[in-house]
Amino acid sequence: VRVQAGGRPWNRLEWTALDEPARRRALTRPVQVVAETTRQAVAGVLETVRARGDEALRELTARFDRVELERFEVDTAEFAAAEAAVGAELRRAMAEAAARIEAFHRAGMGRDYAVETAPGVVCERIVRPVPRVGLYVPAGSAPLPSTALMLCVPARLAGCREVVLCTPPRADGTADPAVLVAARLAGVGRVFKLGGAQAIAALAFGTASVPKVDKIFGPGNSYVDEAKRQVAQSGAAAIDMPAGPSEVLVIADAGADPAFVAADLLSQAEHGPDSQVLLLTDSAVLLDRVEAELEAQLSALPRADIAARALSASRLVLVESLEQAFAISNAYAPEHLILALREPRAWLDRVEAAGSVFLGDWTPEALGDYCSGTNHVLPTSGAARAWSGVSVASFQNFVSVQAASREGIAAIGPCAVTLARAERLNAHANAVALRLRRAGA
Ligand code: HSO
Ligand code: ZN
Repeated sequence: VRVQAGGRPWNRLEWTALDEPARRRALTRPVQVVAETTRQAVAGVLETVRARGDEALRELTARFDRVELERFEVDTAEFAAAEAAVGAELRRAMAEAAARIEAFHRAGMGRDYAVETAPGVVCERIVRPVPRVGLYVPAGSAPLPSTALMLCVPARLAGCREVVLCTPPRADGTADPAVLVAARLAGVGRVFKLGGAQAIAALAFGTASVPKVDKIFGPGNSYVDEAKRQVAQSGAAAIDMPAGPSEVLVIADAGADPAFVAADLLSQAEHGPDSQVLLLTDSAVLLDRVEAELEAQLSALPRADIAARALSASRLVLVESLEQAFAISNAYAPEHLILALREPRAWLDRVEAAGSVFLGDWTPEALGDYCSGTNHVLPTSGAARAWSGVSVASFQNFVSVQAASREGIAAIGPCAVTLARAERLNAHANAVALRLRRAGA
């Protein structure tokens, strides 16, 4: 899409004027078709790494990252250089963010519990960390140290035995220093300079230098996504969630600040040309003002070109009522939902599906992206209907335990026998009945 400066690349729609198919189109995300060539290229990379390990990683890194690496793991000297390269202010901001992310995630940790469900029968849930996890931090158009924090902090809180992070090498063969400092701040010591599908392959299969992990986390480009999908499907490693382009939906009323709303839409749009941006408002006046603000703010952005391309697929929609806005939002199930409303909390009950919600004029998405304490690795592409964002629970398994005493089986055994007979599973019935007789019940 070519967008001239000063143009208005976005689409303005009036919901009530749209027929059903047009409404459906307005909420349809551009289909992320994974080209057959991508699928095959990724399958090829996975197979090469599985078969030839580090040697294949060296070749693929030379081909895709254009750098010759003998060793992939970041060593002590490189960590020290990173610490020296990152300015004090950035370091402090990362430490401050990490502390809040930790506080919020710690409070939400699942705990063991036990319930006596009958006299002599105790059922428990015990929590166990996923033993070995791999975290992927993309570099893309900009390295994202905040993503390192969002993955490392909950992994550490969960107590995973082995936590390794992969991030693409830069042209000079080093990793992004801020990503390294973020990993260190969050207590993750093993970092490998690997990117793309080959990083996912290394984590899923393991090589002589990269440990195999049980579950792989983190966002990435279409090759990374496809590689995660393929290793999950083959059972080589589990993954955090299906991924797609980042998205925001803003619901604003007449009292919203148009400059704030435009700034929030643009902060999502600058992520990438495929970012999804939606505004729903019941005020035509606000909509006019947001358009004027978008125009003014867009041209001043260094990433104006990317943002304009994202905006060309965006929708600014005039709705009849806020009720209608919530119905639309729930159908769309956005990754980020901003409620630029006068009584945002009163509307929260209406939210059925969203990855993360931002209440009121003073809560831009950017706070959640960095440092409010919530996680920014969230379900996209409507997955928020059935998936949640990354939390400590993403790094844990919940194991159930039960213990019955003699008295316990006497109390609940007859129930099991009846159900077993109804299912005609006699061995089940016998396993219980035998004990009931022995217990003298
Ligand atoms: N909005 C992105 C996260 C991010 N923003 C990282 C800035 N840095 C996806 O939730
Ligand atoms: Zn962001």
